[in-house]
Amino acid sequence: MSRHDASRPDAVRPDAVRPYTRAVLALGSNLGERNDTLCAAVAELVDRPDVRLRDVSPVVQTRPVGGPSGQPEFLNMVMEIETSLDPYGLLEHCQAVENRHLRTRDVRWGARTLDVDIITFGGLSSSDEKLTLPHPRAAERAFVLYPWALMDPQATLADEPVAALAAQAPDFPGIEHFADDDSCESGATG
Ligand code: A4P
Ligand code: MG
Repeated sequence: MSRHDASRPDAVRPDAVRPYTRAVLALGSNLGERNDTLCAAVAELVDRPDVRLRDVSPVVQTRPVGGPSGQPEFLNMVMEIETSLDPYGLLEHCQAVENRHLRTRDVRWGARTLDVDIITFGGLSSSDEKLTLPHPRAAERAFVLYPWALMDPQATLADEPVAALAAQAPDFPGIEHFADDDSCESGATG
């Protein structure tokens, strides 16, 4: 689907008058100053007029799921925003913030300074390889689901409670709270 395809649904048409849409983003880091990187990324993601911060989760420490063995533990968190960007514009913005933190992409699921994934964008479903929504692996990953449930205990994903999905996820037992004062709050409006 091209960016200017007239068959695109309203939610992804660049010429539509766009209302603000709520989106959940998942952030992860297992290289460098992980907590500083996550908090800087939260601020950078909302440092433009068309993206507003609604809420952030606590930061949790998680064991790597997949990828090369022996990589460091991750810090993970989620945030809820509202944005008038279209989903592809939001993806580009997330990738620009990753690149600012010197993100490299050598090995699938390899260690990274910063990963920013779009978990949900309103109620949009998309199977486009460039942007699959909801994120195709989120429903089985406690490193996304658990901080999401801490941020929003009522959240659902594909009509399932996120908290229940987190408790069933294979990586749930390895999750630890990172610190007592452990969130990157910076002007959430929600
Ligand atoms: N892409 C498609 N849909 C999306 C979406 N909803 N959000 C495409 C973001 N990107 C999406 O992503 C590869 C491509 O996916 C992008 O070019 C985009 O067009 P990437 O960020 O370059 O690479 P990646 O993140 O390594 O790929 P992938 O397959 O999305 O990885 P996952 O599934 O996100 O897993 N363990 C712990 N404990 N904590 C983690 O944070 N993260 C991963 C990455 C694995 N294990 C982990 C963690
Ligand atoms: Mg990613």
